[in-house]
Amino acid sequence: MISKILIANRGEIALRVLRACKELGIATVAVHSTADADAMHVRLADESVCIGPPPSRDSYLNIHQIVAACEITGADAVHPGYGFLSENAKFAEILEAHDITFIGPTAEHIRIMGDKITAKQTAQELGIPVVPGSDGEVKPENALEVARKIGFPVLIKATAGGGGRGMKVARSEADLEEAVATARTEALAAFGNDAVYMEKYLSKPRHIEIQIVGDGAGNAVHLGERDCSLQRRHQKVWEEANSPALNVDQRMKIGQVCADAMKKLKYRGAGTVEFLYENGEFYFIEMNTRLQVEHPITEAITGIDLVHEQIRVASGGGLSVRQEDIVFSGHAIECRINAEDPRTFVPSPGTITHFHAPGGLGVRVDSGAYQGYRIPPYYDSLIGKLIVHGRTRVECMMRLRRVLDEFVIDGIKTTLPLFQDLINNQDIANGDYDIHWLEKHLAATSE
Ligand code: MV4
Repeated sequence: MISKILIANRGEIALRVLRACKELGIATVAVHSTADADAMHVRLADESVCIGPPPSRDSYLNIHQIVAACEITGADAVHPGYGFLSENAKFAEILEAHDITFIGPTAEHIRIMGDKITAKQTAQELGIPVVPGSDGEVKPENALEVARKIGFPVLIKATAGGGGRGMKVARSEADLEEAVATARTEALAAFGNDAVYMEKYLSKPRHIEIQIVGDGAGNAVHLGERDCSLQRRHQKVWEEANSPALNVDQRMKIGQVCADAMKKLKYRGAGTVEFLYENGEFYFIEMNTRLQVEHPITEAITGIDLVHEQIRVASGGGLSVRQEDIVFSGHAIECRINAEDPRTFVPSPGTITHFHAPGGLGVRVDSGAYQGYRIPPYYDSLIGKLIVHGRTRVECMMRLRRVLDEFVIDGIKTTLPLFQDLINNQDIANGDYDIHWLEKHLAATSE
């Protein structure tokens, strides 16, 4: 059905998708900017096309260039990876209009989930528990009435939001007017849309997300959860599956709620339903309609290749697994290795002078980096992901400690030392952390 896939991305995720294509006997086309001519994804693809200069908007975000690259190479499908055009409904539509398969959900589903109010209303209608809050958009003149009804503290969020921009807490009535005004100004600046809505503010939640895959014809499964609470400024740092906070019953219950919702929606492709989790309750916040950076920890505990499933359902082949066949085995942790200073998180592009990836049982390294590779300064600083699996969380942590000692990346600064710190921390060992833990820890240890 699909015989050649163009990968509209770069870095480790382009490699990740390439590997799945090769296993399925599908030809691959890499695209790259002039800054990425010597990147690993270009070397390993069957063909490659240069699509423009370094700035993303001129290359990896340039829809016309990507469609042209499909026409030139005869690619019949596009995998968007994550970021860039992966959640761009217009891109999905343009590809379909050119008879090119978009490996992802329908443009309509991307659009619904891209608008946070519509996403939340849809989730609620599908039976997913949501955070108590306003019924849709809140105008400044109604803010006080709505906030009193919800009860303080409240959180004002941008409809077009995501990533925490345009988000403001109002702890009491005195804070409200300013919080609403600031949220609207920030939302307008960031998204060109000043619409905001309001929610009950959860003060110490964990961020737990459920991985789902649907076939677009009414069948869907869940692959358990990932705990992504360890983050700094909305950038995830360390993710684990399963969540240290959940037991089997909780996992299967919330997972089934999400799978049933995706069946009703006739969702196609991989997706993630994001929740805040506090005091034993789940509260939907957003849905991502793409493969996520941290998908390998789910693959580690289920043995299911999520990119294979994406390609299968995109070509109408259906899911390879039934819910009852999915077995959750052991524990996995992902460390995001960024080319950044491990204390200040300032990007550190440059040439890698020495690179040695660890190996052994239960170890996976997804990275396009190699000795002599020059990290360009134009893109995000993720240069690799270290994924460690063990039969238990304790075994996984012991293995991670060994593996971190083995990993060598010289010539640039990386976040590896941060993980050396976390692996020796008692709260982390106990799984005792929430979404604010890492920022508090960094502040406390920088004095
Ligand atoms: C919240 C919240 C507390 N209460 N909603 C941040 C980004 C956006 N995706 C949702 N976010 C939050 N929504 C309510 N009602 C706290 C956050 C939040 C957060 C969520 C997930 C991961 C990290 C976070 C860091 C700060 C705030």
